[in-house]
Amino acid sequence: MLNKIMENVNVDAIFITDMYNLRYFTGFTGTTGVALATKNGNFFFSDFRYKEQGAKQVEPNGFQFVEVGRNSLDKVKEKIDELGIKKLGFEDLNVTFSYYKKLEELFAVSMYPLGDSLVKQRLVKKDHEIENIKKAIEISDMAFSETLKIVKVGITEKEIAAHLEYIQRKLGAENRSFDTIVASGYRSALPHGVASDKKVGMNELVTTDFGAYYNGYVSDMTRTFFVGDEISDKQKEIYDIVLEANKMAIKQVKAGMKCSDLDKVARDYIASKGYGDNFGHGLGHGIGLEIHEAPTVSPAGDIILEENMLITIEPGIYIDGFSGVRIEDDVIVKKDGCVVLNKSNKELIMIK
Ligand SMILES: [Mn+2]
Repeated sequence: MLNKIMENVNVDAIFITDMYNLRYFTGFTGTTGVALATKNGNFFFSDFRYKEQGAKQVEPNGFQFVEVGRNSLDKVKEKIDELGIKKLGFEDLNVTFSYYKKLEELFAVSMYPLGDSLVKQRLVKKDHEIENIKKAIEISDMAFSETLKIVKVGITEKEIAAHLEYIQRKLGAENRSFDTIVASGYRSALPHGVASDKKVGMNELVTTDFGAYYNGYVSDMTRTFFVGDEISDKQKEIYDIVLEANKMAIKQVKAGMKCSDLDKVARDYIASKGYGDNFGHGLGHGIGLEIHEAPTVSPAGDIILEENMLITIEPGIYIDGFSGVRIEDDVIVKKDGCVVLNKSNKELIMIK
């Protein structure tokens, strides 16, 4: 894969610094390291802390572990000189300006910005990646159904979040895949309402958006449920519209479809019901090692879906000061459709 990129963009080597790309291409799961892929061998550089783990992880992926001291880039520079590298691809979307200046000065080679060409290799998931994501989703599904049991009027959003996260960890997750969102009542109009001290009140919609890491891969799901016994017509109306938008979009997903066209399916439907201005974010995004990765499923999404890409479908309606609804599933793109990986019920759940 890396050789192909070298050929395509005509560079002698690729310098990898992004932690997710390092994990993907070298297998390294630690926090400190850089890699140099060349036409004459691949090298991974890290310090003594990762000597054993690093070597074990990167060698099966074709990288040689190189232990570095305090100035880790000196060893990279040695390799660059030794192999006569003249043109080096680097991750311009990942490095800071000052780090770039440092590399340019030290390496003294022509630096070529790779843009998103490494990330794009991660679009179509491999079998082991799909397995890990499925497991992460299964964990989140189970955490959701367990957590519903403790929800009642008066519980705080933070308590709900704590349950979701605790159960995910108990079921084998390494961590939550992002800050758990629990937004109740008027707060559910905040698309990213991280759990607060607010107590769930009577007759409120509650949106929970959360996920788990499993073997480095994420899940990402959202459900909105109702607490109380008297749902208003408007609460029910927006729930039904969002649910229908979610189902309509899922029906349309298939290989060959442009992401912006998929977004349009849900967006046009929500607009036709008069809530176009209340759906202010994209329909979805890719998931994998990162919680938000390519492709972007939005009006600007120009990537064409391919089999085994993994995306979220998460339409929403948000009405300031009133309430909001979002329903999110993770789906895997197939040749003639898609498979929804979440098993959680998405018909309106009413908790008394
Ligand atoms: Mn999402």
